[in-house]
Amino acid sequence: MKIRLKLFFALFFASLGLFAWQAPTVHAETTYTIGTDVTFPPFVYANSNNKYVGIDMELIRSIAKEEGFKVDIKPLGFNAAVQSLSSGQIDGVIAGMTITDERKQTLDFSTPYYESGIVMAVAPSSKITSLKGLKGKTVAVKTGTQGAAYANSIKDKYGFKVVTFDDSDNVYNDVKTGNSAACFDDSAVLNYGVKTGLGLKVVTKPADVGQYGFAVKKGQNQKLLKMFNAGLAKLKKNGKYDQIIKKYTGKTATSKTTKSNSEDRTFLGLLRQNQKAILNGILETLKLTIVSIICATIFGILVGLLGVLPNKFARGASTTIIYIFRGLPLLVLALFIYNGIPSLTGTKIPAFVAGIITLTLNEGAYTAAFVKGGIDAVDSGQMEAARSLGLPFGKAMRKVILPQGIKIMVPSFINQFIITLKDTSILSIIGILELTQTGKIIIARNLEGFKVWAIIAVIYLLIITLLTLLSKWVERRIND
Ligand code: ASN
Repeated sequence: MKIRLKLFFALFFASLGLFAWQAPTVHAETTYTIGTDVTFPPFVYANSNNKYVGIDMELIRSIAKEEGFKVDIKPLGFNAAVQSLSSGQIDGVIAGMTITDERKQTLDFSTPYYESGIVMAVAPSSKITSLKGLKGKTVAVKTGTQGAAYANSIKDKYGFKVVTFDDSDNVYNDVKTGNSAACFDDSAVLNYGVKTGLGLKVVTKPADVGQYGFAVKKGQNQKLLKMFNAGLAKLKKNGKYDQIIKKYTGKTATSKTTKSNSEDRTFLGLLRQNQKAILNGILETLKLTIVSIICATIFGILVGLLGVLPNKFARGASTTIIYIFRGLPLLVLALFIYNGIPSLTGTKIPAFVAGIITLTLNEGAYTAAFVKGGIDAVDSGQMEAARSLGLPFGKAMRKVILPQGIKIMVPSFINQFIITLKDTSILSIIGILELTQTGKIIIARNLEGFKVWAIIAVIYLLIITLLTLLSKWVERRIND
């Protein structure tokens, strides 16, 4: 038991080491964390090496170079990026973001760097040619965008229903599959898409025309904003700005999709091209799983034991913790910890740490429930007998009850480990680049939804099989 305990603590402290290792990238003084969209070509998208490129990416990197700061780019998705900016989790957003009066109430914008309006796109075979044709139909938009606001402002007038997706690719796909009759998105993006083989046609003139700007939270990161403006002015003066725009919108600009059509699109080909990104995703998933299994197990055992103490308050505390954290949906808990708490306290919580806290509380609550149940399941006569032999409560628990209870709990532990691994995928919502988020980003680039999700699913099953085999081996050792 002692050796096992030592091993347990060694692993626990090793995992704390991982936290410490994560922290510096976020707090380093001259590195600013910049949130962006997952895919919004020609402004932001992953190229065939899964590196983020596009007008916005080149602008921010060139400005950083010009002004002497570093950027850590986080492709969170448009809505998540704006949320993270509002809660102070990131320092700025550049994502083809339109400067609007409403946004100006909570954000400060740079000088404008591009103009765009909102247009409607339909499938090439569609008979719809104007807004009037939308009566009774469904229209797809992206969460939190100006396109979504525009659609909602005219939906009653034209009698259509709005469905919302988190990424532009899912918006376009919904139109292509025929679930939605049309979509609204930025003219600068849809016109570029039409030109480069997106497979949709634009049928309206740009409405609500506005300007794109780089944004920081209102009143904060003013130094960064000033540097952005100064850098942008320099790039405009020295010709670099024009060069970037030409590179992505000029005649020689090629599509992210047409280009990748020449790539090998078999399962093996896709695996090979995305090998590095997938491997990094697997590593991040494993890191999240291992650290959170350790933390959740410790937390769960402590809370579970609290629930069997001969003390009313201890039992009450245990029941309340289990009630709250088992009751909250994991997604809500993750967003609350990552976005909610920092907006109240003003302190950043790195996404990895927020993810670990989320899983520890949620999985720990389930663990506590079966630890408590496992101990309760041991015949009450056992405790009475041990006590009547003169053993104090603690010793009776350790020597008589726990060894029997643990045997009952082992299958539940294994189950919980597997659930923890699967639940790490939910953390893609806070932008952690684990396996699921990696899949999303790869698909955003090559639109191979079926094949990439199949690859990701098989990888999860392989990791789960390994984890199950390992757990069964440990179970056999315990039962020997
Ligand atoms: N243009 C969008 C907006 O400003 C942003 C985006 O979709 N990336 O709402």
